[in-house]
Amino acid sequence: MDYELLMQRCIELAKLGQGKVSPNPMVGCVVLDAQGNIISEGYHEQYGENHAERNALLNLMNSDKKPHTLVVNLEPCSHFGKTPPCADLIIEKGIKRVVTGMRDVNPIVAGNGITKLKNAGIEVIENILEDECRELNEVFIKNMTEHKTFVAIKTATTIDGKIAAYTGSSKWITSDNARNHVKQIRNMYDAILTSSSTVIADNPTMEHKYKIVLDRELKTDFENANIYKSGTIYVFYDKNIDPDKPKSILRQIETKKNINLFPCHVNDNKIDLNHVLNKIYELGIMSILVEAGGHLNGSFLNYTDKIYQFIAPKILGDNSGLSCFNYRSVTSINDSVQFKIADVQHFTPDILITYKK
Ligand code: AOF
Ligand code: ZN
Repeated sequence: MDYELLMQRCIELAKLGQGKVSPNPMVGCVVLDAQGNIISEGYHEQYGENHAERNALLNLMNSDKKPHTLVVNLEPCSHFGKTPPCADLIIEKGIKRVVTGMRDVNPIVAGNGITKLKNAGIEVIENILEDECRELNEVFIKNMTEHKTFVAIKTATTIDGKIAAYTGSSKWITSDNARNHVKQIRNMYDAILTSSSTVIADNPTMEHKYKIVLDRELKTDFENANIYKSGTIYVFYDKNIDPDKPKSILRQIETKKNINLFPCHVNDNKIDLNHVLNKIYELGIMSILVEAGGHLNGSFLNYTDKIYQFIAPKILGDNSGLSCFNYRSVTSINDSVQFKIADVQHFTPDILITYKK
């Protein structure tokens, strides 16, 4: 049986839950009969609701088809969470073989699901397409193992790595085709994060359910800026600014219950990103997409797990324009920050390169 092909299908199914299951992992499941025919499929559709295996097995409730093999991209759970353990249901349904993509990194499960299945006499085949399965749930893995929010940066640049001309002119570097794909990338993250400079310079809307704005001096236009017109917004500001400022803004935005202000530590005139990241993790935001200028991108570099760089085949020229990463000046190439290329895609006439730590 082609377990890799079946696992690929599980990954595809799992992705249907993208943007809806956080902080849970994305999970898809395929069930086969003894002859190897697919008789059911399911996925984890919504946080708090049925796990993938339960959905796939419940589909068979009023059918006389007999499940034999269950393929799933994550070890079936062994605990009572929002739902009873999937391992118990798999045993109860008389499944003979379970094929998995990776062990669950959640310490409550961590191998206990596999043990439960084996103790019930079920054959278990592990780690099919393990790399792909780990990649699918990279956010969940970081959250569970490091208790930290996953950080990605999106930038759109010229060939020479510029995000705008020196005048600030930046609309548009990349094509509609590329910019439409950004919406899909946003959907993969719990929140978007940007800076007051970007809000003031570009007045973006950044359509998303949760948005974070770093506004040290609270100088963005809380009444009129597009970013504040939809979604739930968390604004971080310097806790040492004149306390009348946040008070007057709170009065001004009283009717906009969707804006929340958080005082924050500042080092060297910059918002302490460690403080911000800890706070947003506490708020239950498990992944963010940073969409800002070179300064904030540079400051985030040490916290970044992934970079999406759209590149348009245009050149602004040396000394002209703003760099996508204002980080620091190094004297040796050996001191550069190193990433790996994870993927290259065409959004004609532009390309998207995805880099990983
Ligand atoms: C699976 N299949 O589809 C998912 C799993 O509180 P709960 O009930 O939503 O459980 C969440 C935990 O269950 C999560 O942290 C992870 O360990 C596992 N998720 N497991 O076998 C699924 N979503
Ligand atoms: Zn489960």
